[in-house]
Amino acid sequence: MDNSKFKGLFSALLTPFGKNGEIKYDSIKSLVDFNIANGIDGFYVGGSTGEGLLLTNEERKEVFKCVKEAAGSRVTLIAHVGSISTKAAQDMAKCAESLGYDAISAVAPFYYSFPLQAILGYYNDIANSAELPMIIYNFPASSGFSLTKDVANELFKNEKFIGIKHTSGDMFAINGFKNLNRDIIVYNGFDETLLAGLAMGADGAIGSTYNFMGKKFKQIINDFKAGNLEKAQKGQNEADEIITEMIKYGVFQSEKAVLTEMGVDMGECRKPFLPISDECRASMKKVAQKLMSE
Ligand code: MN9
Repeated sequence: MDNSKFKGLFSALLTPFGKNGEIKYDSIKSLVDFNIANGIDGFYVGGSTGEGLLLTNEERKEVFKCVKEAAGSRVTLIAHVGSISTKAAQDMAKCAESLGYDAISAVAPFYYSFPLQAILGYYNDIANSAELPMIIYNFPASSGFSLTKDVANELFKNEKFIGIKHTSGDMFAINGFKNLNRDIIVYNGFDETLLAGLAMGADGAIGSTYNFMGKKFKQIINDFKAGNLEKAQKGQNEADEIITEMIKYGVFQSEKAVLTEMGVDMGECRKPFLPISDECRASMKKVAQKLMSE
């Protein structure tokens, strides 16, 4: 299988909400165009950044539909269908398939501390429910499940599995995933360590800050590939200064504030996330001005 369309820089698409928590579908469309204009290679829809687990299953499918309508076939689309219910995830996987998505992805089922056999069953059941490639979303800090090389080798016996989104600071794990029994795509998941992930062999990245720093991160990737490590480090350092500022006010709130300043009205996060504070807006206004002047 030709996996080239799965390599590159993917935005974990944010979901904009109005004051009463309603989804702002028009803003989703603007955000899709904004990202594509900045050179993004694809979208990861309805994941952590998209507040996917704060949406109803019907809303998650509506968002998949809206993004597909907006993006068409211009970029690669990955639908995050992860849920603590296998059945709900399978239903969303079938929806993504019918809409023409390129792949599905799922975080491990959480909350009940499922045993390993149950987690393996969950992944195979979801992957086998649709004719789409599957990307495992490895996010140990939130799911409580940390994918190992051995378990990955077990899962990747199923040909449907093509990659891993690795959202963890464990860079050694990337080495393991790049040396499985067969070749797979590995995405770096934390934007603040993209350069480290590339150095360990990551094929691409999926992240939230690419929604508004797509150009900057593309440059980092190009500099890395050209062997210009010093320049790549400088770019990563500039991005990390911004991410450090965002962590103070809440990453998703800050991202929405920045994008709103940049002309895409992103509204608020959904409860129980807190509203965007005035301090956050003031700080992100400066960040937006800096980014727009570059
Ligand atoms: O999808 C995102 N992870 C989470 C990846 O939101 C949990 C990252 O892009 C982070 O938001 C980003 C800031 O920590 O690296």
